[in-house]
Amino acid sequence: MSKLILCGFILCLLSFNGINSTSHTCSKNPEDTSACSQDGESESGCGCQKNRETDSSSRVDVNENQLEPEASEADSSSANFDADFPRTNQMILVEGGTYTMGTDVPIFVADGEAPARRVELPDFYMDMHEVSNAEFEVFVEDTEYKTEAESFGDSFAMDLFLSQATKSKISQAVKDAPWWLPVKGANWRHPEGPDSNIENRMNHPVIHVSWNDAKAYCEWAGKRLPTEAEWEYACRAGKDDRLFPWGNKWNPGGKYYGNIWTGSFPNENTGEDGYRTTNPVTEFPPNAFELFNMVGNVWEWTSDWWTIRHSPLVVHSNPQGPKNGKDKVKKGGSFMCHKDYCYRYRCAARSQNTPDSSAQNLGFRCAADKKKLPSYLEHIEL
Ligand SMILES: [Ca+2]
Ligand SMILES: [Ca+2]
Repeated sequence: MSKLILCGFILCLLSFNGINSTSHTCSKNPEDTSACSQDGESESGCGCQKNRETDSSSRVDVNENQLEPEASEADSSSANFDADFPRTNQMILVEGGTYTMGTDVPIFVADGEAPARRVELPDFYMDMHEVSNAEFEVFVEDTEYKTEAESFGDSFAMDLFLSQATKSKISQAVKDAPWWLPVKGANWRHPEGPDSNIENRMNHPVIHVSWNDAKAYCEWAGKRLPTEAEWEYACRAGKDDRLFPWGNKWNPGGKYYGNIWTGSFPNENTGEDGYRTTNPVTEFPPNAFELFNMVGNVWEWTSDWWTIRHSPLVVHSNPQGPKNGKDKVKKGGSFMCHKDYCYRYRCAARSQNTPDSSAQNLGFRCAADKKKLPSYLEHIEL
């Protein structure tokens, strides 16, 4: 049985240690744009990834005639905190156990989805939702934290959602994924560039946050990022051999359980599932562990460094991933995932970015050890 943990106090009154210990080790040129370090599989097609670091060979000129303009609201006012929005720091106690992580039937072999291997985990807590804009704003107001997208001065957003004015200032895109544009002034408060805002999206997931930003938030909240093994266990919610948290059909009976790209990627998004971009963090039915949007909506950072080598020969006990690496693992896919381009909205699927990377479809949620539940959370039995 899971226990619902609700926030009983106001986070902004709390003082956490750790925010100052956030490591901003990146010293890359803020003028750098994305590299496309994809595996070369035609189907994966770089639909999911873009890293901040790059070289000039991975950039291409933007052909304005190929872009499908969609004007965003020309309101540059800063976001207002919606006090009515229910706080998102609710946590679910996930009872530990042994499960099958990964798959022996990989869609993207180069991603290291295979092999299936047994993993055992102790009990842990998982945020019920992706971290919302409202919650992230409390963190920023409490700490004056500056995200890496704000420090670098840009982040990646999709051309389809940008205003013509914003696109007119961009001259380069990501090679092999020209829908990804480095947008000056794009950050969590301005997801589609300076002329956009989050005023009516405070209950949507925060985006344009790097792994370093996510780590800082979780530490401030007295939590931590989930390991990949924890994240996938929580995603599956007891269904080891299924593609999605609820089964193998994406929309059984015509009902949608998550937000991906519907229509023809990248030029047409029908919004058939209700959303063309992000959705509120409590939209769509939760999985059997009462966790929302584990697949779809936004990608979620995990604490693990990236590797594609996994041993099927041993039972992995609470694996933490490699000790070091270049990229961090992200899970779950996003509203930009289409089956033809980025069929990664499956529990076993995975992808990676450098820890300083940020984008319009990348967010996170936090976890906590069973014995390290933040003191400001009070237990309420469901
Ligand atoms: Ca959608
Ligand atoms: Ca998600």
